[in-house]
Amino acid sequence: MLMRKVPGFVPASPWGLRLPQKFLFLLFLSGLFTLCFGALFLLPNSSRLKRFFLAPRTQRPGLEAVPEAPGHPPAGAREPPPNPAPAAPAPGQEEPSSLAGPRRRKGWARRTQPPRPREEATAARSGGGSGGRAEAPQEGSPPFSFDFHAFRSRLRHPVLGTRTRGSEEPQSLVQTRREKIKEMMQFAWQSYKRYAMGKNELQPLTKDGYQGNMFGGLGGATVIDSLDTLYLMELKEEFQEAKAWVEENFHLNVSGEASLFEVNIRYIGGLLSAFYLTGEEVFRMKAIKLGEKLLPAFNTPTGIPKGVVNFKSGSNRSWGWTTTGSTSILAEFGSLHLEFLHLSELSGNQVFAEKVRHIRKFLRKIDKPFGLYPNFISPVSGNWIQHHVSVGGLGDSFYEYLIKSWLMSAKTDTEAKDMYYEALTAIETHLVNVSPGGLTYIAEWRGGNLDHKMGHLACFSGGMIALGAEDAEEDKRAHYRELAAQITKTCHESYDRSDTKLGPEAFWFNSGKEAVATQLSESYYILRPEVVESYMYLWRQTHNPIYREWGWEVVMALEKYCRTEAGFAGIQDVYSSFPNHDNKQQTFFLAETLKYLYLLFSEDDMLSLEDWVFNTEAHPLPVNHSDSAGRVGGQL
Ligand code: DMJ
Repeated sequence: MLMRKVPGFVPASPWGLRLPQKFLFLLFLSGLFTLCFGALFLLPNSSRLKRFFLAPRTQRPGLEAVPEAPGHPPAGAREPPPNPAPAAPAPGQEEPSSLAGPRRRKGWARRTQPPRPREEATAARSGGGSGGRAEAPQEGSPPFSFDFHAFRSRLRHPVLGTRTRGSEEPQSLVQTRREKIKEMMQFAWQSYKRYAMGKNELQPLTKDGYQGNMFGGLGGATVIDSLDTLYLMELKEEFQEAKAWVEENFHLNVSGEASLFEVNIRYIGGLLSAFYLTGEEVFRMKAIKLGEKLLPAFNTPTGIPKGVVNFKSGSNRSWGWTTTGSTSILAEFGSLHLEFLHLSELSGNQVFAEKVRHIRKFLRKIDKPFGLYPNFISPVSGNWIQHHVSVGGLGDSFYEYLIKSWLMSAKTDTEAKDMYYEALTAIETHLVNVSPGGLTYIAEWRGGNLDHKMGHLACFSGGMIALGAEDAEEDKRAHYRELAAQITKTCHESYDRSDTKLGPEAFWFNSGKEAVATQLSESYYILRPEVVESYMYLWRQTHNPIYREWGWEVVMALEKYCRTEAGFAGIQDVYSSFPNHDNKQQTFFLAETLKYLYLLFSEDDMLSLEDWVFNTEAHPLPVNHSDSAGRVGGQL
């Protein structure tokens, strides 16, 4: 029956109650409910009823309560993060105080959100729906965040070391030299800023900028490569200029073709380091987004990435100049591991770590001629192409990343360690030679024949072998230290035997010549860092003053031959006392050469090797101290 509404008529409920009575009844019911719920809090902790209704807060995903490792000093016992202070939490990020809530297990990398779902990583891997790119966090979903304060509290040394600042004492020679290197950095930066800000490199002769085509349309390679060096040298104003440029002008919506390797080591490495040094969210977010743009490079039948990725179409290709035009290069696909593990650590997205772990497994499994790793492989068939082996260009940083993966994992990545020492044994057996003049060098191997030459790039190996010496089998440690020292001495000879006291791009041990270039096309020096990089490691290992002396020789030579009115430039012939300049201030001069020189004249606890490993562009990435207590979700 249809009941019509009559004005002023209050209908009775089906139970025969009128409205005021119904209201009183509801009031009574709600009071009763509140009373019962409140009583739950008075129950003993073990009560099932209580556990059912009041789930403990520590059971939120990603915030499990874990005991603090015994013997690990409390966070507060360490120095606070240096200036600039850590960034305020980004929107959606928890306050540091709330992160410190539940007691945590030893380790710096604690998540405040669970990792992104596996399906998302898989979607990114298969390229489904996103051209191979990992999906950005879903709109409205809470962004993943990283516990920067916990990370900083786990460092064993202050980032900038413990040296007294602002001391009244007269400056020592070492301090004066360090200040000189700082001045060179300031000059290099200011010249870049003045003539080329936002472009990838400064052209000091023409006083303008150069964009190039290596970075897929990204700009500011010099800015990104300089961030951590400026920070380290406490060039605060310059650091702020660089940071402001990243915030306001570093756009990722570019659509060109990029080198996977170069974008990774310079941009991602630079951004990751800047984040770990400062805690500024902008660096973390941009590193992750850029990392996602690189993922299509891995869409190959073997999972070995190709060298070039198209940011617009998400397609990939090999460098045209490689054999058959479809070859991947060992040093390129083998120098992603450090950065990609950190991308997973900082994003919660496993896809990055999965990509590089797959490469590692692949290389571990396949046959290696005499235990050596050739420089070229087909990303389609997985077969080596040509048997050219080199610790210099095309091979170099693959070996570097093996030993550094071991160190960055706080010595838990035994696969990397084993592969490194096995490779080093093969290199020593087949490539290391001593010249008639007593110089130790690493030759290049072409299908069984040796080229008795060393590239400037191969000179990083003195530092690498020194770095790895301490974890070798006990009876080999002294030998590796000596090998490192001998190779570094040879590289110094290549500098010392030139008119400029700067080293050539390649030098030979042939026909009575030793440690010198044999043709003009190999006689140039483009501000490369590898020799001073080895001086820095050897200095830290031995404290032999010779390495600082040799480092200072390089500073003097740079000042004399490479400094121009508007920045530093490479030279075309190291054997000429009046060399022509090459009109390029390379980004790695600011990222690496000046940083390693500065560290050479600093205390050992500045960016201590206990806390940091340097990527192949000298960007410091932290060691995962949490791993020493067992993996608890850390990627590294
Ligand atoms: C840098 O970009 C890196 O060190 C890379 O591994 C090799 N070459 C340059 C510097 O020479």
